[in-house]
This record gives sequence, C-alpha cells and structure tokens, in this order.
Amino acid sequence: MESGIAQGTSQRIIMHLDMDSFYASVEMQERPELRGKPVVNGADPNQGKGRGVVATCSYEARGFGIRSAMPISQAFVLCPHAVFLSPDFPRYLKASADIMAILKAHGFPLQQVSIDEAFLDVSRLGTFPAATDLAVRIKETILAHLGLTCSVGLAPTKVVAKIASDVHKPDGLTVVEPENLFSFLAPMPVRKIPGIGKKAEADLFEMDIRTIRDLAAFDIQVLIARFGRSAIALQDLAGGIDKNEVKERDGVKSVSREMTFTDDTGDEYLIAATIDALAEEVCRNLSDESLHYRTITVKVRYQGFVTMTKARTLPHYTGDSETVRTCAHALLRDIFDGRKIRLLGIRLSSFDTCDARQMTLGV
Ligand code: TTP
Ligand code: CA
Repeated sequence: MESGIAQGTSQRIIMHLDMDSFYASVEMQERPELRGKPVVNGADPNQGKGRGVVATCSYEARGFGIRSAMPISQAFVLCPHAVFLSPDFPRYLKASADIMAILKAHGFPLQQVSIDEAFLDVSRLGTFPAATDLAVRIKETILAHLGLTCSVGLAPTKVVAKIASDVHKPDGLTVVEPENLFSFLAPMPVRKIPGIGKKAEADLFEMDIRTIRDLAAFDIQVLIARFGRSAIALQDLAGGIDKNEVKERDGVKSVSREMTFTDDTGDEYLIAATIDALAEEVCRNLSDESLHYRTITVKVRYQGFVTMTKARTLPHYTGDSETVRTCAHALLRDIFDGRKIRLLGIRLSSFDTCDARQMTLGV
C-alpha cells in the first residue's frame, strides 16, 4: 500500500513542478534591467565565432528561435543583440535548494529529479481541486520568496504530471483529472513521452506511429519485435498506465549533489568550478546528525556513460565546505583521466555505508 494514497480510494495525485527558463530567470531576477530582454545563458558567443552551446534562454530569446543545446554561434546569428551570460552554477544551485526547501515544507513525499524539477505525491489531499489549491499556493510562495515563476502539472501519474507541467509554460498550471487522462494524452506527439528521444521517434514514425493515440493502439507484438520488451512499458505509458512512485531521497544516510554538463567537457576550469559549487551546495543546511558524515565520494561520468567513483573517509569530519572541497579536488585528481566529463557529483555519507577505498566502474 502506498503511503501517499488517500484513504478509501486508489486515486493518486502527482504534482510535477518545473521552473521556467531556470538559469536565465535566476539571472533576470537578480538583475532587473534584464527583464523583458532576450537573455541567453551558455557559452561565450565571441561575436558569432564562439564554440559551445546554449544552456538555456529567456522566453523572449525563444521568440527568436533560440533553444537549449543549440550552438551558441547559431544563437548569435538569430539574435545578436541578446544579452549573453555565462552560467553561474553556485547561484543556480542555491536557488534550487531554496525551491526544494519550499516544496519540502509541505510535508508530502518529494522527489527532486533535476536542478529545477521535482515531483510531489499529494494523493493525501484526496481531490484534484485541493491539489490545485496547493499548487497555486506553492507557485505564489516561490514567486514571493525567489521572484521566480514555475509551471506545474497535476495528474494521476508521474509521466502525465510531467507532460502536463510543460503544456502551459511559462507560469502554467495544468490539471489532468483521471477522466481526462486519455483525451489529454491521445493527440500528443509520441516524443512527449519521457524516454522517447529523436531516434525512437524516427523509428516510430517509420511505423506510422505519430501520436500517443497511435502508439496506444498499435499491435504490441509488432512493437516488441521492433523495440524489445521495453515496448510493453512504452505502450502502457501511452495508455496512461504508469505505476512509478514518487521516490523520496534517503536523506539520513547520505546527501549528494550532481551536475550534468550541457556539453561533455574537458575544460579544467569549469570542472574545478563545478566541484567548488557542488561542495558548497552539498554542505548547505547540514543538520547535526550529518556530522556523522565522514566519507566524501566524488562521482565522474565520462562521455559514453562510463562512471567512476572514489571515496575517502576522514578521521574527524566537521561538515565544512572547505574540507569537502579540498578532499573532492584530491579525489577528482585521482580519477580524472583527461576524457571529457558528462556529469560530476559529490556525496557525503556515513562511515558504515561506504568503503573508504572503494573504487567502482559502471555504466
Ligand atoms: P530545463 O528545465 O530543461 O529548461 P529551462 O528551465 O531553462 O526552461 P523551461 O522553461 O523550458 O523549463 O532545464 C533546467 C536548466 O538546466 C536550464 O535552465 C539550464 C540547464 N540546462 C542546460 O544546461 N542544458 C540543456 O540542454 C538543458 C535542456 C538545460
Ligand atoms: Ca525548467
């Protein structure tokens, strides 16, 4: 029995909250003169000769056709008079932590899924109107405290809540009650289903499957022959079936922060700055019990998804970010082999949960 389910009903109510143009909005909040302007956050455009990509951009910049992950040189061509800013990760990590604290304060199971995105299982509220009221209050609180807007989806499943939060961006609130679930999903392009990327979309197009309705109605045996057994889960999602629960983090035994780079990077300055920011962030709001955290683990995921971690246990851990920072840099030096890095993470944990000499390789 799931803890979040309202008594006497099996109806789940999942909230997905996603901040609007997150990095750009944090910048615009702190520099009001940028509001209303096209703001592009990412690599240096260098008058159109810059390498690297756009991390994100304001909605005004999107009006010029600029998008995340687009080459910065292309963004410059589309809107040369945009304000181009390089990312300031520590600020975004701080805003992220503040947002998650606001969400957590409501006491519902919370799963943070990225720097600016989280699920809440609010089934306990019992009805969608009550959940909608909460969503409005959360949006107001985030706006009042941080000056940032977000978009929220409410639905009976995680996947649909996530799709819903994206429908009326920015500053949206989209509610999909169970009786509207299939009519909401059916006309959407298959690409809206998380996990369906460009490649899978192209494969589905070849089979003349374009909408979620097409996918839901397609012969499952043919889908399995093409995509393997994962086709079953895929077709379930298309039919609105998704039993995934909101998984709370294990906040007692460890605390961790990770950052995925926009572009896999070998830039040692950026890597070092990210370690600094992660160390700072992972030490924020540590409670007394976290003083048991003596093991520091650094995780590096290289291009190609090979992941390495290395941990060190300190004799007397005090929880200060300087200690974590220094130790994390040393650990990184041990495992960094010059390949481009996709993701960096730092984890603090108790002695019991981690072998001090641990070194793992995984994919
Ligand atoms: P997203 O939530 O995907 O995008 P966003 O918040 O900027 O805009 P939206 O209103 O559409 O939600 O990503 C969150 C942050 O993650 C984003 O502000 C910057 C960063 N990011 C990158 O660095 N590179 C990327 O390719 C993407 C998609 C995001
Ligand atoms: Ca976002």
